[in-house]
Amino acid sequence: ASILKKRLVELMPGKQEALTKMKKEHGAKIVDKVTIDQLIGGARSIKSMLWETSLLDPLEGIRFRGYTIPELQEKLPGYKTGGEPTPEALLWLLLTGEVPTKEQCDALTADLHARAKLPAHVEPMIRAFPKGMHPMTQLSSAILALQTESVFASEYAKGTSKKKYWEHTYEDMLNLIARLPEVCAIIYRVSYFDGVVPKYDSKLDYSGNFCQMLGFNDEAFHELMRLYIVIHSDHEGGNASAHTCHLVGSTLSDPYLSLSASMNALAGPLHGLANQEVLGWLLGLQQTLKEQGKEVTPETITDFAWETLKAGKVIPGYGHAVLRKTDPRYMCQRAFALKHLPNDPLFKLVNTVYEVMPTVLTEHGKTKNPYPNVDSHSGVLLKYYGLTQYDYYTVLFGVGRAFGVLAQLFWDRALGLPLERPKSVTSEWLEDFIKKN
Ligand code: FAM
Repeated sequence: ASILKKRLVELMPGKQEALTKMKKEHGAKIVDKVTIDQLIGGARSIKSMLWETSLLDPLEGIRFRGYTIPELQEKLPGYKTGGEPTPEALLWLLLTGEVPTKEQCDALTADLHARAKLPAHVEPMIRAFPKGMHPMTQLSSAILALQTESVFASEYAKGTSKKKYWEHTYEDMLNLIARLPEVCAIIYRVSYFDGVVPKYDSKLDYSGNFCQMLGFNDEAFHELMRLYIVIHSDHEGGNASAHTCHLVGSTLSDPYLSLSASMNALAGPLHGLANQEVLGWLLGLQQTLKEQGKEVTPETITDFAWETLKAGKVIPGYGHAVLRKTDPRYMCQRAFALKHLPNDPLFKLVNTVYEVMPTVLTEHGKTKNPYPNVDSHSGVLLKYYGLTQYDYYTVLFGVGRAFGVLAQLFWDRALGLPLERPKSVTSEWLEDFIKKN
């Protein structure tokens, strides 16, 4: 078995015992209350689920197993010394809670390459999709098509013991993560080019091979992809794509069924599709001002933003259900841009939007978080390196998010977490409750 699996086998008993002990000794302790506002308002901030791999603080932002993004950039091994953290290093950290060595990362890279071959039916199915099918619809369908290979599903059908659910989940998790690059490269090359996909190159790391299969050989873009996958991987458990994977998996649907469902949540404009919406908004801004013969200035951007709001639309890339400050995932992309593309016009435009938008949204007076989130910046970087097809951007978000939600799904099964089943009530019940309280 791999060194990663061996390490997890060592770690699991302690974690299982700790949870059993907590439940036994403190199970009845109250951690939160639920107001009618929250009950009818999307359960905002109700503490009601266990998620080990990351924790989101409204003011500080995300910590992955306790580490901030700058700390990941400092501590996790890069592809080259001093490089951006790799998805392999992040996956090791999310699974074990420990910072891996470069050797451990290289072993995981090799393990993923060894698992990457697609079943014969998947590529022809993607190639048969109609032109114009959204890349996220293609991704979610392709993940379901991969489900024929689920170890969890086949072992469960044979009557496996619940003590082995973690092992079947581990196999599906790594196989699925390993197969995403080729699936996503076929989707990209068929949707936007002649359908020829560069050959898989297992001499490169996960991100380098993924980029070259997409058709990008620029080392700087490989570095961006490493950082991109890492920062999009996990954002605690309550966001829609994470919660969906966790919820679907809690019925013992296998990791393929769970990740496909997760991607359908990510495909929503209020969630992962926002990175596509941001580019559309920025290009729409540039186009409109050009047609009006106006310069792009803080004033004209402000006017355009007010037009968006007055049309009853949201400003994509701004606001957040938990964050109450600028997203550190925005700031780390900004730092990358300052280092690699300081004079890019679209980067300058995003900066100017950042100068004016918080004021506009504060004056608008509705959003609780007038600051930019991860999606505000991601498209600028992708477009700079030539990945200009912005209705594909959420697929890249999905590859990143798969690392986080599948790592947690492993722990869901390793810790024996049960079926997730919150209680709903009717408005009649609420009216009666209000009368009595
Ligand atoms: N532009 C305009 N209005 C906004 C807004 C924005 N960027 N963000 C929030 N609001 C509105 C929101 O629609 C709501 O209005 P109504 O009462 O009329 O429904 C009001 O402000 C209060 O909303 P909130 O409590 O501040 O935010 P929510 O927790 O309800 O929603 C988001 C959070 C992210 C869905 C919301 O900020 C939004 O729609 N942002 C734009 C889309 C976006 O960038 N999504 C990506 C989020 C990112 F983290 C991700 O998942 N990738």
